[in-house]
Amino acid sequence: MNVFCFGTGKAGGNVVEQLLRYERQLKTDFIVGAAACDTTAADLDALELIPEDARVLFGTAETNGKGFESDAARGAEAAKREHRQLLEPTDSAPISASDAFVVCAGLGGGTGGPTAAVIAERLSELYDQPVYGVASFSTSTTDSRCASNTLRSLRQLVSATDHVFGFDTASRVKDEDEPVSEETYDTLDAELARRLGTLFAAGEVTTADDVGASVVDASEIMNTLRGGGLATLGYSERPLPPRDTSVVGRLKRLVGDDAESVDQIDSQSRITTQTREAVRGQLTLPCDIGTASRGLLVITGRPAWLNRDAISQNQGWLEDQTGSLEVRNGDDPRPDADALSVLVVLGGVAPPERLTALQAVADGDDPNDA
Ligand SMILES: Nc1nc2c(ncn2[C@@H]2O[C@H](COP(=O)(O)OP(=O)(O)OP(=O)(O)O)[C@@H](O)[C@H]2O)c(=O)[nH]1
Ligand SMILES: [Mg+2]
Repeated sequence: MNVFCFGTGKAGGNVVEQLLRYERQLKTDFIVGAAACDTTAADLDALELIPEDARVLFGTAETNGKGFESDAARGAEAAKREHRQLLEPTDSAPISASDAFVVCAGLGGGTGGPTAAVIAERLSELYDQPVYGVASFSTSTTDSRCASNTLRSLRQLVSATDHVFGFDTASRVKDEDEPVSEETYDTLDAELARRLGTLFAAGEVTTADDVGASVVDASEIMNTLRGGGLATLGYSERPLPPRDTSVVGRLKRLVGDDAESVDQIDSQSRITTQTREAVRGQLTLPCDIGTASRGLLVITGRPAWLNRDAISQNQGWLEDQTGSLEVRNGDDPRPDADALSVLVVLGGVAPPERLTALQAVADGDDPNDA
């Protein structure tokens, strides 16, 4: 699935940078264009992969390039006033080649959350492609302004997009009460980018050989995400045994005999173990998966390991676990892969309790006082 990505605010820019990094690492091409919008000049300058002419500094009349320092009301006002400028990076981009827009932000601050909602709204008005949000936030915040910004921005982003991928960073750090370092944010955003990138790259049919009934395509991703709401991503990646590197093995591949012989029991059990691992304890947004309305199971790895029976069985298992009859599955064969990955997308999940509990923090009730 080809995507055009926006990153708003500091966190949003970082998520898009990590997506670009993952795309490079995978040596694939699913990002049609990438842009960043921020009110802090220094954070835009610190970006490395988003092209300079696709970085938009706005709100300069109010902040002089220093950012809104968590004042989301003023951030929203500036984004609405300067919405045309925010979309300028799309002017010269091949938008018709993209299947969807992806707007990424960290919620809780003054710029990213409100700006992501404004951009998403404008994109939906102007283009036919679906608009997906990526929202990183922390449910461990005890700061009432951060909590109320998070909840408000999430509501706005859900209503302005076709779906929002939620990422609760509190579920991914060792000590929730410790401030998160830049390095940790890089690690977390890279983890999120790997999941999103696995999904987008899977929906990217590149060669004629890839076209098969079992391969995921962009429309399956869109169908999984139709109807709107909040989505969570589960993921498990484990190394595969190395390919036969003996002289005979290499010679066979050289003459085009690429078939790898794989133990069927081993390949089945890997898919089953990893599907369960992806869903149990590895969700970007820990939640009650029984509330999901739709799902998608994507298995990535060398073709011989993509055991169709196991994929169908695990699709059935996911249907049982979610109570949804709309779980799709597909594979993404990568002949050079050294790992097997299982990605589970669950759409339309109910907001978890940890998220709704932020309302009390927003209202000024510090949970630590309880
Ligand atoms: N995922 C992620 N989250 C971050 C990062 N940096 C900060 N955050 C968190 O994301 C939320 C928004 O922070 P920022 O992105 O810095 O804020 P902003 O949108 O730039 O808004 P202002 O700076 O207040 O104008 C906060 O709750 C931060 O704790 C990052 O690099 N990655
Ligand atoms: Mg900022």
